[in-house]
Amino acid sequence: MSIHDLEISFQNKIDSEIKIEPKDWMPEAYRKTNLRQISQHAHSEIVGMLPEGNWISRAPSLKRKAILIAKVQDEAGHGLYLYSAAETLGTSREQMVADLNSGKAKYSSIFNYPTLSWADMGAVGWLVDGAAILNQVMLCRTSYGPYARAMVRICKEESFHQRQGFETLLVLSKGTKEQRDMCQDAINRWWWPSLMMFGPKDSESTNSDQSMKWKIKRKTNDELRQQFIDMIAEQIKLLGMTLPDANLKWNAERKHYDFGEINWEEFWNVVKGNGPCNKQRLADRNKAHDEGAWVREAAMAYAAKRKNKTANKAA
Ligand code: FAQ
Repeated sequence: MSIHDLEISFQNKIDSEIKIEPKDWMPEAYRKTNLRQISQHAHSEIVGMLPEGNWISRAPSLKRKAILIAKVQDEAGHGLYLYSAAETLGTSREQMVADLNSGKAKYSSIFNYPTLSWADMGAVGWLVDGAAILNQVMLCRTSYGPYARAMVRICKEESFHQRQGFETLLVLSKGTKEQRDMCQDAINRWWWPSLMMFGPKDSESTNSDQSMKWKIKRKTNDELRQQFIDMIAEQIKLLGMTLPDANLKWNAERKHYDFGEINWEEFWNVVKGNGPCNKQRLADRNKAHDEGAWVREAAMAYAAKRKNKTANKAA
């Protein structure tokens, strides 16, 4: 078959909702963009542990500490499923980690903001996991099999994360004035960066058109962002708090909430490495990687020992 015929049969498969598997023929650009997106997603889960890890030792009760540890541990697991999915596209985990640690690889802009108070743990769960899950529910139907299957598992855990975030804020919203102020302050700081998580406007999104044709993405950045705003604008009423957007208003004609202009200059600044915590996040990841070297070496030595033992038994 010529490349042209292969491309036609590949697109037919996608259009018929047949998943693409690692050993199937795929256009090089499909492989590359999946690898790009899945590895960025994996890095986001790993770096995403840092802002929350910051609060494990300061959680207000043993119960909250246990919940937070479990959540951060879940994010590590998500990163590992995603690195495994990315490896099926012909790269190694070592390479991906090296690209993250050197600053070459991207990860979600959201994790470059600081977590200043306990209420941030609620806001991260409710808004950040809330945004992540909308995007990830769509990705359960992505066309690349290993990515779609990883997403099904991740979404189950992520929906729990969002609910625990909302519950944390609900408790604060019913507390003292100081607790209510803390809750509102966290919402004010996390709202706009959460909207940026969905990526640039569709008109500026370089990858969307092709990714939609290949059904890697099933909804555009703007569609998902609007869905998120409509959902949160309703949920916030239960908290008795407000969203920091004077232009947020229900539009009966569009049947959606209108909202104010996102600060895209801030977004691109953060993506380029100049956000409030970019340097700290990379330094922390590099430190963790270096300090974990002995664990990796020990695991490799143990695996080699076991392999030797099995080979000796078989001989
Ligand atoms: N941050 O053409 P598009 C989580 C880049 S997981 C940084 O629209 P695309 C769980 C983009 O890479 C959160 N960079 O790109 C958790 C591209 O650059 P490139 C992560 C961004 O890929 C919760 C350029 O801009 N989720 O939160 C961002 O079609 C709590 C042009 O953009 C995922 O990764 C950004 N926000 O659409 C963990 C989901 N947005 O690569 C811990 C999977 C865009 O050409 C605690 N990813 N860029 O150099 C996706 O769905 C897509 O990749 C999008 C971007 C929608 C993020």
